[in-house]
Order: sequence, then C-alpha cells, then structure tokens
Amino acid sequence: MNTQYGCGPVQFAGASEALYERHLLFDSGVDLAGATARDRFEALARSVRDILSQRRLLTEKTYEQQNPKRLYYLSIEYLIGRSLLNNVMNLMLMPLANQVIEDKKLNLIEILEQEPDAGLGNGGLGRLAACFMESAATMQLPAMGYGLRYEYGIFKQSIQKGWQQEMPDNWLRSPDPWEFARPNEKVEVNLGCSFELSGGSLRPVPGRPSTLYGIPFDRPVIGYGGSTINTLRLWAATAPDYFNFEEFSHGDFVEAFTQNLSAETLTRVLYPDDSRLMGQGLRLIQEYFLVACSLADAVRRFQRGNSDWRLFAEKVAIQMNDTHPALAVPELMRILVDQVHLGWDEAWHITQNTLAYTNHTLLPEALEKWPVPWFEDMLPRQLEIIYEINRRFLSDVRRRFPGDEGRIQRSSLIEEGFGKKVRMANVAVVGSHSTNGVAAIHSNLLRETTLRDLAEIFPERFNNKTNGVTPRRWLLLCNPELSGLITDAIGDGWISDLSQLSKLNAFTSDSAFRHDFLKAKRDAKRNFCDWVRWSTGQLLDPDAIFDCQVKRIHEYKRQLLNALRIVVLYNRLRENPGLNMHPRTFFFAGKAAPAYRLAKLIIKFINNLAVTIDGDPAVRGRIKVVFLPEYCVSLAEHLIPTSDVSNQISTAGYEASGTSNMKFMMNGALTIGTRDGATIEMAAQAGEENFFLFGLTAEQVAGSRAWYNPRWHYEHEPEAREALDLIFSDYFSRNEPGVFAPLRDALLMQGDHYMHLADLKSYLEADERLRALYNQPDEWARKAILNVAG
Ligand code: 26W
Repeated sequence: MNTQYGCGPVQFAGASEALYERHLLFDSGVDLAGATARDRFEALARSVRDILSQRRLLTEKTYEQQNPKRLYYLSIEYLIGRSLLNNVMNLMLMPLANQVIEDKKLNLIEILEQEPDAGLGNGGLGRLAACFMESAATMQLPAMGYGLRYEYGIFKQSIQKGWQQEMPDNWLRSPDPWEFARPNEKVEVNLGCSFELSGGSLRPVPGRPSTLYGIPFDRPVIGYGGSTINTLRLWAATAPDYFNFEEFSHGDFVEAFTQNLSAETLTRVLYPDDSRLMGQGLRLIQEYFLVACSLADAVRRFQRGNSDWRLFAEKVAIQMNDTHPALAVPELMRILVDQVHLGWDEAWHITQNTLAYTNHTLLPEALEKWPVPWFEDMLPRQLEIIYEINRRFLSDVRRRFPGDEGRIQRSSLIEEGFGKKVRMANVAVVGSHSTNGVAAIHSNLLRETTLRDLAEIFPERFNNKTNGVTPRRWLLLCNPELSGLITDAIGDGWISDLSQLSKLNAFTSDSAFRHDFLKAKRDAKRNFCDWVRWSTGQLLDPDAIFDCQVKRIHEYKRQLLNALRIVVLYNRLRENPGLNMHPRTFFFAGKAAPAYRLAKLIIKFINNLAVTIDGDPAVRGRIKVVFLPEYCVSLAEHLIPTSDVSNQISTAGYEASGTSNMKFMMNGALTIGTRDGATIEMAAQAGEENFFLFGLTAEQVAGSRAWYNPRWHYEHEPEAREALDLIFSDYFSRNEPGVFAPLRDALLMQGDHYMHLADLKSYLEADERLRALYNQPDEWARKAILNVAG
C-alpha cells in the first residue's frame, strides 16, 4: 500500500536573489545598504517562504485528491527552535542560500541569530512533538500538528548572583515570517462559564456561558527534500468580534473591550512547569480550547472528503501527547452524539478507534487530575459524558472482576473522597485503543505500576514506542563537521534512513577515519569556543574534555549527583596536586520551574561551585564548571556537537526515555549513565562495553526504598563525607552562610528520595574508567564511532 504522499523534488528558477531584494524593498522599505540584520533575516526568510508556499498547496491538494488516512498530533507544547536554516536545508536550498550570502556579502551567523527561538514547550515532551512533525513530513506521511499559539513561550533565564531569574519571552514582538494567519478558518468554542480579570489573573464566572474563537496560525513543516510540506496549526484565542451591544449602549464601552482582553488571555502564556501540576483553572481551559478547536477542524476536514461517519476512524487518527489533550475523549463523543446524532455505542466505537494516548512520565505528581467542581462550572456537558463513560466502564469491570471493589476504585475515571477529581490518564486509556510508553523500561513500569489495573483490564492496548529524534536538525544541521565526514564515508542515505549509520561500524578499523573523526570533534569544539567568546566574552579551552548535562533541572535528573562528583574530583586535586587528570570542563544548562525551590537552589549551587573553582589557583586549567544560561533548542544545537561526555544519570526508573541522550550519542559523545529510559536500549545497540553504565537498577531502587539510609553512605564513604562536609561548611557560600542547608536536609535528613548517595561511588568508578579511556585517543575514537553507528 502506498502510504507516502510526496509531490516530487523541489524545482525552481534561480530567482532567489531578486526575491531577496524585492522583500527588502517592498516589505521593509529599505535597500541593501540601509537594511538592518533583522531586515536581512526577514527578507531571506520570506524568500524561502515564497519557494515553499506553492509546494505546501501542492501537498494539501495531493491529500485532498487521494483522501488518505490523516494523522493528527495533539500536543499542548511544541519546542520548535529556529526555522530558517532548517527550512533552507530541508528544501535543499543550501547552495542557493550560500550564493546569495556570498554575492550580497551577508554574515550568516548574524542573520540566523535574529530569529527568536520558538520556545512553545518546556522540554522533552515539546521537543519530541517538534521532532515527530519534521520526521512525519520527511516520511511523506499526511500528518498535521495541532497546538496553541502562546504569545509568550518558555521564560527566558538569566543568572544573577548564581540564582535563576525569569523574564518573559515575547517571541512574537516582531512579525514571524513563518506563520500564516487563517482567520477565515476560525472555530467557535463554547464554555459553561465566562471569565473576568481580577487582580491580574483570570477567574471563571460560573452560570454565564460564553463563546470564544480559535484563530488558526499555520506553520509549514518541511520534509527533507521538500517533497512534502505539512502544517503545524497553532490556535490563538480571541473574543467574538461583535460587541455586547447592551453593555455598549449602557455606556460600558470599556467593559466590552475587557471581554476581548480576557478571551485573549487564554493563549497568552505557556505554563512553565514540566513535572508538577500547579493546578490552575486557566490551564484546564487551555487544554479544552486546544481540543475543541482541533477536533472541530479535523471533523470539518473529514466532512470535506467523506460522508460516511462509520469510516471516521479509518480516515482519522488522533494521537494525544500525554493527557493534556485527553479531553478529546469526551469532546469527540460530544460531537458524535450531540451534533452528528450517532447512538452512544457507535460513537464510542469510533472514539476509541480514532484516539491513541502516549504517556511521558511516571511521576505521580505529574499525573493530571482535575477537580470535578471545575468541570461542573466550565465543562458541564463533558463531565456528563465522562460520568456516562465511567458508568458503563465500571459495570463492565464489575462483570469481569466480581467482588473486586479495590480494582473498581483504582480504575475509575473519578477519584472519590474529599475533593472529587477526574483522572485524566484513566480517561485517556479507557477512551482510546492504544496506550504507549516512550522507552521499553518505561512502558513496562507503566504496565506494572502506574497503570497496572487498567493494563490488566485492557492488556492488548498497552505497547511501547521508544522515542527518537530527527537526525536532520540534530546531526546534519547542527554538526556540519561530523555530518560531512559521515556522508563522505557512507553516502547521504543516512539523512533520511538513520539505520544506514550502521555502515560506520566498518570504519572503526580505519585509522585515517578515526583521525578525521577526532578532528571533526576538535573543530566543533573550537567553533563553539569562538561562539561563546563572541556571545559572552567567556574563554574556554577546546582541548579540555567537554562533559555535559543539559536538561530541565529536577531532583530526579540528579544534577546534584553530578555536582557532588565534581566536588569529589576537586577535593582529589586539592589533596594531590600532582594527580594525572586530563583538563576537563563540566557544562550544565537547564531551566527550573519558577516555583520549584530546590531545583533553583541546585542552579545556585552549581554556579557557586563554578565561581569557587575558578578562583582557586590550585586547580586552574585543570577543572572548570560552566553553567550556560538560557538553555533552549539553539543552545543545544551549539553544545551537543562539541560534547565528549554525555551525563544521563537519573535515578533508575524515573526518566521515561530521555532524548538528549540520543542527540549526544549521535554526535559522537560517550555516555556515562544509569540504566534508565532509552539509555538502556542505546547501550544494548552500541554494546554495553561502549557505555559507562553505573548505579542501582530500577528494581534495586524500588527494592531498597524501605531500608535505604543515606547516612550510611555519609558515614562509610570518606569521599562522599568530605564532599558534603565541604559544601555544608559554606566553602562554596562564604558570603551566604547556610544557603545550601536545604540540600543537606534533602540528602541527609529527609531520606535522599532520589538516592544520590547510593550511586555516588559507582558514578566515580565509572568516571575513572572513562578518564582512563580518554588517555587512549584511538580507543576513545573507536568507541565513539561505534556509538554513532548504533
Ligand atoms: C505540570 C504538568 C506536566 C507534567 C508532565 C507537564 C509536562 C509533563 C511532561 C509529561 C514532562 C515531560 O516532558 N516528560 C518527558 O517526555 C520526554 C518525551 O517523551 C521523555 O523523553 C522524558 O524522559 C520525559 O521526562
């Protein structure tokens, strides 16, 4: 069966230079001499946009003519990053762009830096969504993404006196050349309540139903080669553009405008929490708004090409990215029952067969549960439908497991007791045909622990889809040194068929290739050092080992374990200055949720560690700690290619998959890590002997919970004790005594929930093996190549 819907390779006349100048003149009103860097960026982006516009229409026409099954990805986050270079590359316009750059004497870096990094996501889940959209287009699948057009993305991070500061990310300040507003395709959304602004926040006013509009903003998603150009459709909320005439004629002119204001508040800002629910009502309405707009749109598109509703699930697949869009279950039922007038059973069959659910976390504090009273006020019809789904579901469970009241309680869509809540994960599993985790270990744990009761009721629904990343952005684009070398060796087939990287296995025995491989890494490091000096003035040593941990700051990801390792190494150097240790730079980057105090304190600790080590002449030039502020997609693209060592050190059983682990591996870093998430499968693929695995396994973590005592390690492991004593003697906080006391409380007084001390010793042992290997460059290169090949 043909499942690819491309429309042939890109062909265009060489008119791009004229395009560029025309855009400067007609859009910005400037000539070549008068253009600012931002003008140049916009003109270049608009030239690219001109070239892709026709092909986008062609892709959509192909879909309309062939009427294939359409895939809709529903995600409340898309961590897109910059688009210009990615779009130029995927359209195969690089030679042309280079020509314009040369002819017009443009500074490419300066132009690229003009584009804001579209940060409509928090971390892994949002970046996965963006990678999937690009890969689906490259695979020529009829896929479309739905999300929200937040006016403000993930906050900007700066560091002041070591502390994280948050600033608003006004990424749409200047017009975005990649988005097309489609006001004609707006969608009406009805809610059971209205809203009013009070004290700067939006409050629901029950008993007064209201209407708002979703305006679609489309962004092109270009498949590699440019054959397929799909769409990412982001919804912006607005008020109906009519006035409340009664209020108006009563002279409440300003009040009529305030209504607009409150509607637009809905998509104003991305919630910056990636692992803990902050429980705001506005967030629930954001989620409903995404679902209501997207389903209305997908249904409308289905109706354009089909008339038989029984075929809906054969023509429409909807993937729910975590539970944030799980209201799709009651909403699709509402459409099919209330609007299409299907019977309940038929509607239910269609809903289950259309929807599928991906879970991204086992952390109990991240599982969404919404208070029933909020549903009563805002989404009364959806609540009614959830109750009816639950009534039928539980009566089935009673039939199948007679007398098992515990199971009924645990699998119910409603958590009973004081403060009734709707369990969104249960809604998603019961209302769909597939539930997947994002790595083998995570899918197993999901089945065995978090969703065990439901997995026993519906074993056939549970499956695994290990995450992936797009090799276009994460190797071809971000690492020209290495990707060029790979293409020279094995051809360019790997770019759209990653399994071809295994051809590199043969090159491990080629000493010229190993040499070139190390040189590519060295070149990437030098470029990075230049870029850091250019953008921050900081001096870095490209000959040091680059040892990286970049991701959201969270206790379970254990940046603190990494910091403890560094303190131990620092102590060793202080005690034994003659120690043979290759110079090493430890890079950290990542944001902490604004309300997560301990995560923010970990950032502060890393920064103080950096300052203290920099100020100690005894270790100068030997170890260095760098906390790079404002981690974002672009920073990852700069840093990952330079990395020698990738730290993936979460407490086993807690990191669902990880995706930076894959990006580092693909760029020739060696991994030091725990047996967690996808790291387990990566090590199996490359060979465990080519990884530096350490620490407790997930079973050991779970099995030792009851008796684990961090103080035992403090008392019996001298290096751990010396490191902790140094920290709590205020060595790293001379002017802020006691500031790190909460770290001591977490590690030594409150049981060290994430078992830092249990793993520190084996982390240091793995580190020793790793440093020994670095002294044998040839062996290091061999293992690194095997990693890329895997
Ligand atoms: C505050 C509500 C909330 C809770 C969880 C918001 C966002 C989440 C996400 C599910 C957290 C997340 O991004 N999970 C990550 O998903 C990646 C993609 O599957 C995985 O690689 C990471 O391991 C997982 O932590």
